[in-house]
Amino acid sequence: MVLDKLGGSLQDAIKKLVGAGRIDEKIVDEVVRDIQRAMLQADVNVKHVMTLSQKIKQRSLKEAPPGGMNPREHVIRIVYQELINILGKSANVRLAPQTIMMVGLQGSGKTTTTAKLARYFQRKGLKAAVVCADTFRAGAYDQLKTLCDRMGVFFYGEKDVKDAVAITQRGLKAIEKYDVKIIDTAGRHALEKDLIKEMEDIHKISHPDHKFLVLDAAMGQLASEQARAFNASIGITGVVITKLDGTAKGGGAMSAVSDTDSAIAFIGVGETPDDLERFEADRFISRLLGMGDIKSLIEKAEETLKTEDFDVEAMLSGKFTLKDMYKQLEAVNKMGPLKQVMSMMPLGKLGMKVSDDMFAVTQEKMKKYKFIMDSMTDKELDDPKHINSPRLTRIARGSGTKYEEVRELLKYHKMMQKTMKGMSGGKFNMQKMMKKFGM
Ligand SMILES: Nc1nc2c(ncn2[C@@H]2O[C@H](COP(=O)(O)OP(=O)(O)OP(=O)(O)O)[C@@H](O)[C@H]2O)c(=O)[nH]1
Ligand SMILES: [Mg+2]
Repeated sequence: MVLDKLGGSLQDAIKKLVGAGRIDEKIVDEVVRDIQRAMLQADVNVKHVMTLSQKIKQRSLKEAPPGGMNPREHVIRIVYQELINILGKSANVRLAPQTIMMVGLQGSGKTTTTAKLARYFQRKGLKAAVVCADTFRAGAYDQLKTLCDRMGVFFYGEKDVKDAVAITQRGLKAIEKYDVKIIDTAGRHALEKDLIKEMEDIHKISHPDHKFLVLDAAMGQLASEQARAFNASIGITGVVITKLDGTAKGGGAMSAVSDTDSAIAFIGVGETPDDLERFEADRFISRLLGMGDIKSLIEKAEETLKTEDFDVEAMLSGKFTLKDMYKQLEAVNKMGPLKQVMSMMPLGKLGMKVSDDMFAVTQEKMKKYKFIMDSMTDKELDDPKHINSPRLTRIARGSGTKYEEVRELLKYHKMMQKTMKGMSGGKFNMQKMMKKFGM
């Protein structure tokens, strides 16, 4: 089904990103191509796929990652955000007393979804009841009654009456005391004038809070046209896409809905009353991407490195002490390799070329640097100029490191200091720049 297949392909694309040595144009291109293929196979509209590809490419290569996020996470987040954009917002469904009217083409899944919805609200502690306003199809009454009886949901119907509008009127009165009232209507063809008229009449007398259009996922991109037609007639407040369990092409219907004013409220993923899921674009996409917690992962990354961790003032003044560096190393230890942290800073935008050496500090080395700095006095940390050879020996012994390693740290600090000075001496307002980039 669409969720498994599309999800699998998207996950493979994301894995490529996670596993890539570095995030550059080449890997972004490759991943975008994979995503394109996956979306087209799921029947998503070509126009949407092209927009998605362009957006991902542009944003990945142009936008600087927000503070705390490494380039990899940054690109994953862009993919995630742009996928959500394609599916649009999810429709708002309150857990409160309300009247819901179900409409849709013949066989789209209205009656099944009516029962599923009653079950859904019942589970949330609301009393639900349904009215059968389908007098068109012979089996409609029995079908809904059977489903309701099985779930202990109150059912109102009039078996041999033909006037669906009158039934609805009496039915709503009969279920007045229930919290959630759901009206199942007859399936129609967009062209059947009298059925359209009946739908509009039921709509007029029932004042529904919600009008759910039920769409069969197999409809694919034609869904967009239907949504527009129903919307023009009674105004749709949400869409239910059914039978997503039965097709690998459901992406067509899902993305087509975002072309209209409506949004997806629920998805149907099977024939039993429990096979209904509330649709939330962000959760849906995280699940497709195989990262149930992608959101929290990203949030964590966003929080890990806050502005406090960097002494921006010190950097700006060009006075970049070992203490400042220590603070940074601490932040970096929480985060990941220094290169990633540094690459988040707008060095590139400042027109600075940063040599690769500068980042050639491994996690292990950073730990060592921390030990070394722990063995220094405050004065030494403030102004490492004072560290002469005997002091170096003392620090090495105190931290259980080698003399050369202490020297290396001092050299590294000098290099960083020089870089910082270079930045603050520039024409740019570093602080403004960092703010702009969310640091
Ligand atoms: N696999 C699967 N089948 C579904 C789903 N929703 C509905 N169906 C099946 O689709 C068929 C039609 O469903 P109905 O609920 O009768 O559709 P309807 O829109 O009420 O049909 P009419 O009243 O004739 O217009 C039934 O066999 C349902 O079991 C779903 O999410 N998944
Ligand atoms: Mg029906």
